[in-house]
Amino acid sequence: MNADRRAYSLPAMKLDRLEVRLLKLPLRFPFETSFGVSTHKEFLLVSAWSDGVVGHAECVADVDPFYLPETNVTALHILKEFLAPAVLGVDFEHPRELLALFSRVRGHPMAKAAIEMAAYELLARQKGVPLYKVLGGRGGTVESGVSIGLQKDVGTLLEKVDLEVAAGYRRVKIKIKPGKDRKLVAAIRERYPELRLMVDANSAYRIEDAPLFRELDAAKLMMVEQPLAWNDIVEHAELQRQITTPVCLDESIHSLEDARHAVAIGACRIINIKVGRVGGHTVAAAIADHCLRHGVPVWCGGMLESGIGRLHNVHLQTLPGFTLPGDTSASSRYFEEDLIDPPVTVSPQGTVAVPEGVGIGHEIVWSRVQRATAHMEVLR
Ligand code: OSB
Ligand code: MG
Repeated sequence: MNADRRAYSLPAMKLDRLEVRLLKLPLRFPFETSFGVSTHKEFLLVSAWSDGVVGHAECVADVDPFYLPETNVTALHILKEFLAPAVLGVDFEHPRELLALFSRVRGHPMAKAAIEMAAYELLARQKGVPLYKVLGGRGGTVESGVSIGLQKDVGTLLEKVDLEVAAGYRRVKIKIKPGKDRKLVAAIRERYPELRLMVDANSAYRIEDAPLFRELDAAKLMMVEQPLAWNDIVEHAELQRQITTPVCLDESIHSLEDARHAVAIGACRIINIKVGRVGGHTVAAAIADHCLRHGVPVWCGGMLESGIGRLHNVHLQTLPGFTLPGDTSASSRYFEEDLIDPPVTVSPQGTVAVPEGVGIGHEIVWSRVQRATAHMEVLR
């Protein structure tokens, strides 16, 4: 190690304790997609300790494997049996090294990301700076859009759109599925010809449905998100060749390699980066960087996170390349009472202020965490 490196590097990190809590928070409204309905947000909260300092992150796995394969139970298993033993007591200088420590474990990016993200927040707290500084981002504000789930009828959907447009959000995304697609888009377009509008299919269609998407080209959508299978890239490229609306990939991107392959074969013109889906902040930043160099805009997706995960997303979204509004909307769209104080709020201009406090930058209200905790494990 040369003198410069010593002068600028921090004391090595060594995780000496991991706490994993299973939390269950009621959602204010059921959230319906092509793959199911959620009434509660159930997730693992991971706290990583090093020498008395702690960082927190949430795992974006769900109760069921309907979005992607991981669940809370598989994530807890992988964390306990494989990831914690690979990292506890091991010296490392920076959270970017964690993915290599986990490399023997194939897959399970959501479980890996939870520890890696907690380690980034820990690093920010060790340094006494906001999370965005250790991620390489900037302060200021980020632009937020909204994701509106499937509704019982078109009238109810239009009411929701009215509310979100009035609140100032920078773009509206609606969920679609076969039989609930063109009519929804047509109704919104009729009322809002200029709205920045997009649709998310969560893998509900097949390449044979290409004519539907050619029809939707006329609606001038910002993008169509994840129309085809969760593990497909090749048929998305085929679809993208047939339509003018940009395809955006969500479920299909689990790593930097996936993003490189998708960009290389033209499977999408936009990528939704979810830090948990790709294995952590290091990979998320690498994908954003790759896309920036290849002229592919990216945006930060969401997974109905509590304020803890939501703020990780806000900080991540300040990196170069995140040029489109994210799914980083206000806590109050999902939760009566968030786990953080203050909650995430959105300005009338549809922006979220990037916190300047240490780490995620808002206080975690531990009494609320405790009330929501169904199970807790300490790994050391
Ligand atoms: O596909 O982006 C998705 C929520 C859960 C699972 C998948 C998705 C979503 C959302 C909501 O669209 C985004 C949010 O507001 O958190
Ligand atoms: Mg999506």
